[in-house]
Amino acid sequence: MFSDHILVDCLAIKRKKVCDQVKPKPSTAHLVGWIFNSGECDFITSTPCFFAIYSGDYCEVNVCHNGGTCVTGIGEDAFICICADGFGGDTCNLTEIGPCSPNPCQNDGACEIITPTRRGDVFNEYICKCQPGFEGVHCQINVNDCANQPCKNGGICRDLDGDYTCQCPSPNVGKQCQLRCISLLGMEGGAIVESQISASSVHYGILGLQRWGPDLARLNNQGIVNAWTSAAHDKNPWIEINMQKKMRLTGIITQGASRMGTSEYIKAFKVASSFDGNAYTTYRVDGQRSDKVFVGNTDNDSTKTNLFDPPIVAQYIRIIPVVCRRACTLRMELVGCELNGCSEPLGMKSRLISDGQLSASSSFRTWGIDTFTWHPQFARLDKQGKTNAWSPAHNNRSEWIQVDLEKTKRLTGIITQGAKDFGVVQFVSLFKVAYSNDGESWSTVKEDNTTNDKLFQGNIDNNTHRKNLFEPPFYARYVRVVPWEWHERITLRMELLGCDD
Ligand SMILES: [Ca+2]
Repeated sequence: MFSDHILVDCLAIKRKKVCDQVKPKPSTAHLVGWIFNSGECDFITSTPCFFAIYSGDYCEVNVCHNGGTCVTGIGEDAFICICADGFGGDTCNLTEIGPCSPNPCQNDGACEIITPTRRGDVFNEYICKCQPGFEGVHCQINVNDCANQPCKNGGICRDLDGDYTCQCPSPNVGKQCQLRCISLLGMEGGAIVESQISASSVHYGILGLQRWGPDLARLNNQGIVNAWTSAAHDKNPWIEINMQKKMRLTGIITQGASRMGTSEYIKAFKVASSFDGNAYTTYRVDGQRSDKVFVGNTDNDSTKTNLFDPPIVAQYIRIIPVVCRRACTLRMELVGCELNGCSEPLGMKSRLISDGQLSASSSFRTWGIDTFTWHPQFARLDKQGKTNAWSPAHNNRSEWIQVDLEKTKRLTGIITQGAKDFGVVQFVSLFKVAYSNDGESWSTVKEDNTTNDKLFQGNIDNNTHRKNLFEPPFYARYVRVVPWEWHERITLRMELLGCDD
């Protein structure tokens, strides 16, 4: 009679609760029988106990076996069992038999059963196909991607998942610190033209006939009037170079000058930089809480070189004298290089971006179960598992996921990917990108030469990578993806592309 029954412990069932809402529902796969005794709902009193399972609260007693999680209120089914690895069937009562059940492969490795003919001397009946960056029979080893010492020129290597990162000592740059960023940028040579150089003030000497203007602040400049000098009354002097585009600056060479036979020079200075000529950042060494004060010159003619470590990336660079001998007088050269080749994965997949750097407006929980929360920390490209992406609690256009890159980086692109939630294909098909340097005021990436927010084409399935480029690139510490259209439910895995610049 109850051939496909659900077996439960009779003593654990609260009789009234179960019977309150008992009614037949033949289309429900899990409904296998119900009992009426003399017109009343009742249990069969013999052992084993068969009972009707169609009420509002089946999960009050966990009818799922072997550690399965019972869930009610899903579609047509009265309840669903989410089975632990290695178990199956409607109530997790069946043992999935086979070498791949439960999955013996670690770190998201995929288990494949191998045929005896391929087995050879190996006694295993399966092989683990490991994710990049993992190896071993069970993918249990995180490959040391620093083993081959990929970082050149004294760079410090850090092992990641299937990748590495090099911390390069200035002036070396590049993925492997293989490039030396040491071009002279053109104060002495003239590539930097007069219109690119400005200053807070100018000293006029000899009844105003000698103009010690900022365009004279060129290393090794010759002549009687051969340097920039700030006006004597200027309490906050500065000189600024507009590079006309963002450049990487790795050093500065300074030099004083002689006026009326007397040495004048800058003994100490600060450096500030800006992307836009409005907001300036005074240079600090990583981890320091005070502005870096550079040691300058000690006479009128010898040169002093200071390195920026880490390099400065900026369009505008401003030298701010702190201590001057007699007057703030300067000749100078900038050292650096062009920005290029900036399309590195920034570390969603490799975990260079840590969980703590990821946040979101909200997180969805499948069937309300904490275990199946779609955290922003899961939004890593190619992540595997049952919950392997970010999904917000609601599907609307005010949801977002945020990456804090911890310092300003150059963003050149984004790769997005959907996922499946228990078999349902889900993805974001259209999205916006916003960015911020303080996490409070945000700009949205615009269509070229318009004030319209750019809508990026997203995914068309749950697995294919979709790459979009930011043209032009932008600079930001915080990046947000704002889903605009989606399939089934907002579901996102992603990678950001760019570089440290
Ligand atoms: Ca590794």
